[in-house]
Amino acid sequence: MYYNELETLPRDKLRELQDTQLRQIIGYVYERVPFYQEQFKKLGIQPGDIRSVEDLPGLPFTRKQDLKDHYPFGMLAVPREQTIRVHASSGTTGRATVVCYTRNDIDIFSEVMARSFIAAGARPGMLLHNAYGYGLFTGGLGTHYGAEKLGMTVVPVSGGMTQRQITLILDLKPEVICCTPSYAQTLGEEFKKMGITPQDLSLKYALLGAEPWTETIRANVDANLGVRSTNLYGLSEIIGPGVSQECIEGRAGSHIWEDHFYPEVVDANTGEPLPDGQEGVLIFTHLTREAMPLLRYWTGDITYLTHEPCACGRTHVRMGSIRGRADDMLIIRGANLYPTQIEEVLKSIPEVVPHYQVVVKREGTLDDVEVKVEVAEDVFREITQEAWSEDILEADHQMRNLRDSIQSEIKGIIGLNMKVTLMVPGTIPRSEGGKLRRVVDLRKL
Ligand code: DLL
Repeated sequence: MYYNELETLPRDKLRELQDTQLRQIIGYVYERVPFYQEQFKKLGIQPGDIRSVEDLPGLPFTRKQDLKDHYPFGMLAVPREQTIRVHASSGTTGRATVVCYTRNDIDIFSEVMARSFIAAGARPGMLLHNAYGYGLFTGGLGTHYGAEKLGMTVVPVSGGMTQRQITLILDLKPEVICCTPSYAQTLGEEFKKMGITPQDLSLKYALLGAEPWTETIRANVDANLGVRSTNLYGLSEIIGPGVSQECIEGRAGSHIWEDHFYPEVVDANTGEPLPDGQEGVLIFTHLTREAMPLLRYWTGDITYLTHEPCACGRTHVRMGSIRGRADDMLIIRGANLYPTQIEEVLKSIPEVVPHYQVVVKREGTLDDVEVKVEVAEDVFREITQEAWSEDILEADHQMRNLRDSIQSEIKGIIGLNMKVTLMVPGTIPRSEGGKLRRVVDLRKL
């Protein structure tokens, strides 16, 4: 089932549509946004020079800094009075990036989210437990409007207050949940602690996003909540959640709603476009937005595109899962490292669970990485029981062995020496509803 027939439009027709929309939006921003008009003039190009999406690489990127320089309303293409909502990106430092929506933009937002719900398995009439944060963050309201448009019953619980969430899930019996993947883990663990099995739960589908996650987390959430979880991706500057969504049939990459958001992947250093399958920075050009259309917006997210046909029949291009943000990439003693690479290694070790934290320090001139990871509960119980039965040396020996084997596994696969610290189950910080930071870079303090 699809929400809109455009989702299965043959690719040549989709391209025609994109080209037409692009020509319109280029003229629109040239007329209305001084920032773009100046850029075009500086480059000596006329709006008419951009005829097709193939001409896009001739234009410069728009970066977050450009939005900051025009804070708060300097990038608007309409008078502020014509916008009906403001959201802001979840920047942890400095001023947030403010984004605005006209009524038509909110309709688009709701439509792409309604498509996303259908793709994830949701249907009109189902009950949605919406644990994305409501407020300036786009997660809560964005998914809310989409679910209402589709005709779902929305429980706007927002993030936090886990015990209340648990009660609501048990009492109201939602089929669908949406929240960050780390919060889905928190909820799953809570149910487990209470002895509630997935069979006791009504949940079937979960739309997880707003932070990077992996197949290990997917397996963990699916097992504990009894759902089939799919990836929901987006960012405030482009619209919020609903830029792309994984289909339940394939669960192998997220379909970008490219009749609204035209994607490219470019080399992080040279900015040159990359072919399908090659990882680089994801770029978006708005094709239909009214309030704040952006051309070639540099998301900073690292992924790849694939035009391979999909089992679900949608023709829209898929993006891989986000490996990390270009700015989250750690440079450790000169080598590039994404936290998800560490997670990949940890997932192959059954004695530990996917709760980890990476702490980076600088000792003198050398970067030091410490990986804190929780030991699986049964393994921990076994070893501590040995310690209690006075075989402390044996317990200690087992812990050291486990630590050393993880250290050498990391060294073998990633090629960097990292200190591994084994943690007692439940001691690594959990998500309380919002985005979880797994990396603590003390070099930046
Ligand atoms: O996080 C919008 C959103 C809300 C997406 C709910 C999905 C679900 P921002 O706060 O502006 O918007 O943060 C955007 O979060 O550039 C990515 O780095 C990251 N991100 C979002 N979705 C995913 C995902 C929302 N599915 C930034 N996987 C983006 C990995 C994601 N990273």
